[in-house]
Amino acid sequence: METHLEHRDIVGVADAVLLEDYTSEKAFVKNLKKRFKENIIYTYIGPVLVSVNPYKNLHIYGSDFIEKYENKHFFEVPPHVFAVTDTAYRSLKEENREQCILISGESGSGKTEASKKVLQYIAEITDHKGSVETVKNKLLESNPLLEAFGNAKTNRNDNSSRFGKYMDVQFDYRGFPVGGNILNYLLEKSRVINQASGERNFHIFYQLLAGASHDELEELHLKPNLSSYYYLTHGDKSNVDNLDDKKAYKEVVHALKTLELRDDERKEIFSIVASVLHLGNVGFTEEEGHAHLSKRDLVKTVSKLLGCSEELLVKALTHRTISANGDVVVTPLNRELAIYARDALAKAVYDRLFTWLVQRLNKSLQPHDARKYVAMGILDIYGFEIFERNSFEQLCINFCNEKLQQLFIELTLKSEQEEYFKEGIEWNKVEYFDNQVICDLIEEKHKGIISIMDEECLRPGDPTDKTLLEKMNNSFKEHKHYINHKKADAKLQKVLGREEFRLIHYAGDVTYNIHGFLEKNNDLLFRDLKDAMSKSHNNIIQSVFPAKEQESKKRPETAITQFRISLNHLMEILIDKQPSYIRCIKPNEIKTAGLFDNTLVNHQVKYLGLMENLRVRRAGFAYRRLFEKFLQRYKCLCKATWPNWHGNVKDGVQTLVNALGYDKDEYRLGKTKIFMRFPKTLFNTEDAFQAKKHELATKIQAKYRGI
Ligand code: AD9
Ligand code: MG
Repeated sequence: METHLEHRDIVGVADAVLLEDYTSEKAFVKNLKKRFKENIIYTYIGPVLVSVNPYKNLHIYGSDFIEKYENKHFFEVPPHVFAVTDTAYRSLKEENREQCILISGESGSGKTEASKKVLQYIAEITDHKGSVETVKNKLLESNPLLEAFGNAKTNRNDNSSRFGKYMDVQFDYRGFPVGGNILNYLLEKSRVINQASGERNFHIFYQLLAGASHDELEELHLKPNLSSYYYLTHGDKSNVDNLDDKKAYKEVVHALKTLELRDDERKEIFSIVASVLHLGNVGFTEEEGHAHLSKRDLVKTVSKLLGCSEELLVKALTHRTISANGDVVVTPLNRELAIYARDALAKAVYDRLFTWLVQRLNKSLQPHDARKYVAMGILDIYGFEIFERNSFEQLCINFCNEKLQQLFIELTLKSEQEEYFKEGIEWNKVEYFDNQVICDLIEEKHKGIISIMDEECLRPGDPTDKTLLEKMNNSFKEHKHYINHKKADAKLQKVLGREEFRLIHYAGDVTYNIHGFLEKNNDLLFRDLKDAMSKSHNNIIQSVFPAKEQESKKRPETAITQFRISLNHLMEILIDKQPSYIRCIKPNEIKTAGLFDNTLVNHQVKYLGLMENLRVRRAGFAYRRLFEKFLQRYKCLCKATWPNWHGNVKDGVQTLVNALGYDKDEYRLGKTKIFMRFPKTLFNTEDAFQAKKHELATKIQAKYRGI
């Protein structure tokens, strides 16, 4: 614990609960900044780790640091992702309790890097032999593999994860990793067909073109120049300075081997990746309202790569079959719809390939025997997003964060309550903002935004984004957390357009633009295309477009409903686990070391709900420590306990605090720990201790010098 108290003037306090003014966001951010300037990127709020991205390599993850943190008590060492991991790991091993490490923060704040450090630490402190080593290699190498397919350069992060990821590492009774399982959430598949200026498509496209041999490329009918491919020419055409696509390709191929994918599987994967690039180049002309393929031989290439019938594909790209009341009608598509169909196919193929890959990795990561194992989950998921323009994707992401916040509150309060109960200390109910009301607004059955959206998607007639918004506006007329143009006050009306709605999230207000909501939620892939895919010879394509789906009359779930179901499933997984939290913060927008932008950090502190977090933690006692530890450190401050206390340790602490003159209301003695309400008392004690230490040292020196 000592490291948390020393040098607090230079490097701030290691635990924000020790801040004098714990309600002040300014003081909180100032403390982070102070530490950041000293290259100390980690700070606690009680057990929660706050991490500020340093944007430079700090030498704090080497084997010396692994050693420093291994088997240490949380409070004996400075805050670190290793300390959090070690604590979780020990609880898993010693108490057999399932763990989860929840990492959140905005894009570029360091979530993925943190998740890798967690895995690195686990890998280094566990057995290095035989099957355990194989499993660990697989776990570690699943990262570059999924990043190749699921990450991309964005304007915020050169290696931005475009999917949410939850990974369970499974441990046997010895505490050795024996397997793993990955769940993926909501890949941003629109990126396949379009990228914003300055951004790229998913890494794998560039890696394949840069890294594959001449022969490999020939087999895939690819040329190594990016500008040949329409899907790669929207955003950033160049390679990214600090990304070596060629090298990354080698790593991907290596990782595929490590994860025991066969050569034929690898070939099928890259065929699909190549097919997407070719598909983007398929163009259409229009005659009398009917689309015609302008480059027929390209479709031949695509069908070859996807292993599907050329004839079926041609037809499906230019026609649509609709069955209504038992009649089957085939209608030609116009050019606009044909392009829509082509893009939908490219997105679906890529998205399903990604999910297939995750499932394939899971097969390879499955533990060999079915014995009972204990899991540690790592959640690396998109943080709260507030952009200039927010759309369907932001609603999904922010909904996810509402759910996680709910879980956080529930679990934090629960564990605080548990500790107080265990220690026999009276628990006063903590007042906090319960975001249930917003979760309900979004997901309540028959009433919430999701229900209304789905209803509107399925409504016969001509539903549009506009009619959807009207319905929502009507339904939430009275809702405190839903604002629209009409409801807004005069000032807000100036900025809140008629095609927008605003939600008052726990982390802040977000204005969503309704444009594209219905289409994105419908996520329509014409059934002719599905049909063509389900008859493919490419095993992957065939398995991800099952004929079953074709036959089933039932409409597939909408995008947001699928997401809601998978989120609720995730919540069920998490609720039974002991959580650890890592909250990541991005210090500046320009990916630069040493720069701390106060305003930017302030925003994130808000969106991450850190002040609320701190308040909950401080609602009871700011500081708590085992009797032994407390007595050991401060016993020199009281004659009766110095140099040694011979009685019961709790009595020793009582004697000590009496001598120190603590106010009755200021502290509580539990069964094993002392709880202190205000940091000031602790700091006074610590200062007295430092003075005493100095005095004693001077005395000893004097004695030696014979003065
Ligand atoms: V996103 O939501 O997936 O777009 P993340 O995952 O939060 O985002 P990421 O971990 O990818 O961000 O970090 C972004 C970049 O910051 C990394 O590529 C590193 O260059 C840099 N970074 C992050 N954490 C650290 C760190 N602990 N030490 C050094 C770091 N650099
Ligand atoms: Mg990431």
